[in-house]
Amino acid sequence: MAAPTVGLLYDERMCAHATPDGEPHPEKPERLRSIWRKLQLEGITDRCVVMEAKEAEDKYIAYVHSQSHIKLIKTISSKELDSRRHRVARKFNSIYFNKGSSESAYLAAGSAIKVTEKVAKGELSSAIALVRPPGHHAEHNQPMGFCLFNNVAVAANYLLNERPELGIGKILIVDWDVHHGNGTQKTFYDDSRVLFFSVHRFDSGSFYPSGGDGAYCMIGEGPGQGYNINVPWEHGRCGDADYLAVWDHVLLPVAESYNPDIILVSAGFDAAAGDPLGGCSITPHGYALLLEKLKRFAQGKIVLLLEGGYNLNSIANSVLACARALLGDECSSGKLDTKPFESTWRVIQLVRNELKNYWPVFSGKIPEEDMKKPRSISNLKLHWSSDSESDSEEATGACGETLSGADDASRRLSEINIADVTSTSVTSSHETSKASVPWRSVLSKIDVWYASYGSNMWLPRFLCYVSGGKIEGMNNQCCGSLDTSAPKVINWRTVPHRLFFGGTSSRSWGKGGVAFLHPEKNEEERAHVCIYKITLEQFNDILFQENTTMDVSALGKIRSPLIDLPVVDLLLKNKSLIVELPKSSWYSNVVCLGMEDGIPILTFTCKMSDIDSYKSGERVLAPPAKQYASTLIKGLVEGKQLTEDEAMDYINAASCRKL
Ligand code: X5A
Ligand code: ZN
Repeated sequence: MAAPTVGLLYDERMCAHATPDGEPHPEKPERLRSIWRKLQLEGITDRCVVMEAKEAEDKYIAYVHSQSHIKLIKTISSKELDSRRHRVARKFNSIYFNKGSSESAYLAAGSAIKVTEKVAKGELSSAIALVRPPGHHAEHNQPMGFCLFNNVAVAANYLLNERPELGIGKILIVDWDVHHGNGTQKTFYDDSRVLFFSVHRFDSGSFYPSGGDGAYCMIGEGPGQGYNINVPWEHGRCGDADYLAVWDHVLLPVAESYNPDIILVSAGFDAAAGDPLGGCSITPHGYALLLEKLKRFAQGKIVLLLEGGYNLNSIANSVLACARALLGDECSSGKLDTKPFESTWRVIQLVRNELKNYWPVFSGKIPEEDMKKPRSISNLKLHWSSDSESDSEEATGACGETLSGADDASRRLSEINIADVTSTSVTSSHETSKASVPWRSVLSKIDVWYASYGSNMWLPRFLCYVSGGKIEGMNNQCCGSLDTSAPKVINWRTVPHRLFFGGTSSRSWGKGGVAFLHPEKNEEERAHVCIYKITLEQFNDILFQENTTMDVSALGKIRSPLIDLPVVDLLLKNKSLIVELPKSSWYSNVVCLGMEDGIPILTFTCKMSDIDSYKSGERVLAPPAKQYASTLIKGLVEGKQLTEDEAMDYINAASCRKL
């Protein structure tokens, strides 16, 4: 077979877009230069058809963007706007402008059109367009996320609307940038001529661009139903094995059925190992494999359009690997040394299940063999970066946080979540919609057992945390959970942990000690626990209520849960995890007491360090307040675990013995 003709578009003019006063920013001109230099050095530029950029015409951009958006980008670089540019940029999310922005944006969109047209015509076998600013976050009426015009969406619309004679009726867009391609998704949400596929970090909706748009249930609407596919990672650290699993079990089967006429890749390289924003770990070899696997579709008509990617070496090496793949260089296909994460299989199953009515290939089962021995989350250096709104994080400090003991993880976890909790209490409450906190819809589908060992053993008291209210003897009202449905099942059991009462007073019960479970197992001990089958969403709301004072509207605005799926995975392996809530919280240690019916039994208690201070006398053990104790007793008696006398003895014993 003849060597493929690969187009390579590079133009120094797209380096004109830069921060106005040279402030550091990850989306910088050097990105393009670093890639270009690498390709020159490796002889790639000599083997490709090198092309220059060309500005897009307004009428083509108008297929995607509003007139006011186009006008904004057109005029933003004019002299008259010199002084106001900064103020305009601030109105948008993660956007900067300078005097070169307009030209760069028009060149990026025009270049996307140019290369795409040549590949569609067959003048080129495939192509790479090194464009910036990137495009996939830009929406109909607003630039965002470092993106001004949505380059890939403009190019796709150009083919469909302006070049019908080229016979391109079906376009597959593969968005492997680490961020969700929200702008592209919206552009084609009801359009079956464009199948939009995006794999991205989601982290329960807290990863940029935060919200629910990147969730797996966003499958398109109207005639576009089934033609929008999101694969949302639960956490960072995903690498070659995870992406290849998604290719094999989601993307490739769909591509096979859809049979696209051309493939446009929103090729961000911020999921590459070493990227300061992404926290994932695709290698150059990994990118080559992902691309290689797409070559059997659309007669190899593939166009790569650069999106994000912020580590200069990583992006240069990744693009190099992609260029070699397109040029037909053999890439050694040895076995990968890691397996996909457990969470990767979970996400793949969710996506396939959601779309099985549209893509019959998803009705088949994934061979057990493939899913054997997944990489466990406990081997993972988790990082809890939420990559929130700030747009100039050169380094988020997200990488390389080691998780040696539970303490490390908890510290990082708390930094994110506490910030979220406190910021919600100051913002005014006008939107408590579920859509703004996507983690709720995900965690509402997961059941856990909540094990209570204190007054929550009495059902009416526990229900205060679910449906709100208070009972006899309590000083304060509980706000209840957002989901007020009653526990699905209630059971009892004993656990090999010591029950004790510590502290001198509590918010709810006044003077007296509060019940704790010693976090460590002790086979000599038996504590009674009442276990409630509730959702993981409810468990989070209860944990929040136990440890902070919040009302329902504050609860509704918590942007990420304390306990999400990867944390549950971690709990199953590490048994306990400290979620350091505000200082005054007693119950910041979440402990997994085992499993029942395949569902984890979770509780929360004090930290091991608190046990030490009880032992040293720095903190005091104290018997529970009368009302509090009688609530516990009622729980045990009504739950038919003990007689009243036995229950009283049980509590007395727990309050007198020293630790
Ligand atoms: C194209 C791209 C990322 C925006 C992150 C904003 N944008 N914090 O990667
Ligand atoms: Zn990105």
